[in-house]
Amino acid sequence: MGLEEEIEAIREEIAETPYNKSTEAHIGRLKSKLADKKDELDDRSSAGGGHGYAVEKTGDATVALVGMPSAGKSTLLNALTNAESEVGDYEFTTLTVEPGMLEHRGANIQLLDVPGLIEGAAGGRGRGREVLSVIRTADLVVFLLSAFEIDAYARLSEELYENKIRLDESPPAVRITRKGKGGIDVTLGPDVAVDADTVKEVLREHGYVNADVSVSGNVDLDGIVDGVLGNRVYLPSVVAVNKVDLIDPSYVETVEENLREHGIDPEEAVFVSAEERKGLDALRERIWDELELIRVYMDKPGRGPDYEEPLVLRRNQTVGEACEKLGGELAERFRFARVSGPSAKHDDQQVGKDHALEDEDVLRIVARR
Ligand SMILES: Nc1nc2c(ncn2[C@@H]2O[C@H](COP(=O)(O)OP(=O)(O)OP(=O)(O)O)[C@@H](O)[C@H]2O)c(=O)[nH]1
Ligand SMILES: [Mg+2]
Repeated sequence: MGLEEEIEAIREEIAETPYNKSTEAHIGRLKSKLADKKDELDDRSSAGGGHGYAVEKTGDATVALVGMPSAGKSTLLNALTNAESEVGDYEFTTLTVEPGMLEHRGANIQLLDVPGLIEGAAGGRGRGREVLSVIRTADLVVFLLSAFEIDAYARLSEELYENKIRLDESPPAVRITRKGKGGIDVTLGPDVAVDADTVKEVLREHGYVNADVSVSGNVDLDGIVDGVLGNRVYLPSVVAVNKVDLIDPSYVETVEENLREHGIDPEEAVFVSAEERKGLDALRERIWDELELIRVYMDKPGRGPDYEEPLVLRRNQTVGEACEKLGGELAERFRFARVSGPSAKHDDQQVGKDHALEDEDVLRIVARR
């Protein structure tokens, strides 16, 4: 039996087995096996000389723009960035990943127009697989849905899920320590929705013989498998609904209903017209918020704070990380820093490298000469 048939057979068995306490461990073993086989298939096809899209990550953060053909990705990329991507009224106008740079609040945010993500891409059809690997390296996924094709969301998010991308969830708290002997010991937190035996089966199937494993938080069986496999990518996502210039006011309710059907709160979605450049400020704001970027104004001796070109960091990054990003020998020569602004208890508070910064802090670094 070939790998594809094996995968299909496991899928069928999972689908046919009713899920209850007595079958849970068995299903856990099957899911673990399925995940391993799928990884094997992925490795095999990427070893086949797929060139991938070598898009170099630049800027302060990277956003993957995902949508069906003709959703308006290129139009949006051109509207938000310096890119000049071809726009066409036929599908698959764009065939490669097109980068553009979005400048917002002094941050350079790389936007990648990811084309051709269609049903079956994760199964290796077309160039979908290479495209999916680009998304895995991003910091945020923006779904661009045509207002007339909200259903695309289900297919797109399914593709991402199949390619080990988890959206809007935090990594499951599964901690595994290998040991020399003694079998598998499981410690479960109170909110874990599976039995210890099931966790053991998942680990055994994945090749563990002796290990201590602890699971905490609100984790289900899929979460356990994800945690044990450990190669899933966890990303936030935003839904943008495009072509709103074409919708009749009476159709708005239908769009909202369609969104709700796919588990998207219409209040959380951003409505835009890429063509007429409407709603773009709101979209920039959402991208900024979801990326959790912060601006730090560097106060250089004799020059005062630089409000024009802030140092852009992620929320909760520290003074030490600011030094790293500034580069040079600043990290080694660091003595202390002074911070004013939201993270400071008072103006010019003296802090060390561990101090966590916040948006619009003013930072002065005092270094050895
Ligand atoms: N009315 C209207 N048309 C739009 C809007 N955005 C894009 N379009 C049109 O939709 C068509 C497809 O736009 P593209 O930007 O090429 O779409 P794409 O998602 O890049 O498509 P592919 O490259 O084929 O994947 C073009 O004819 C655009 O002019 C919009 O907001 N309103
Ligand atoms: Mg395009």
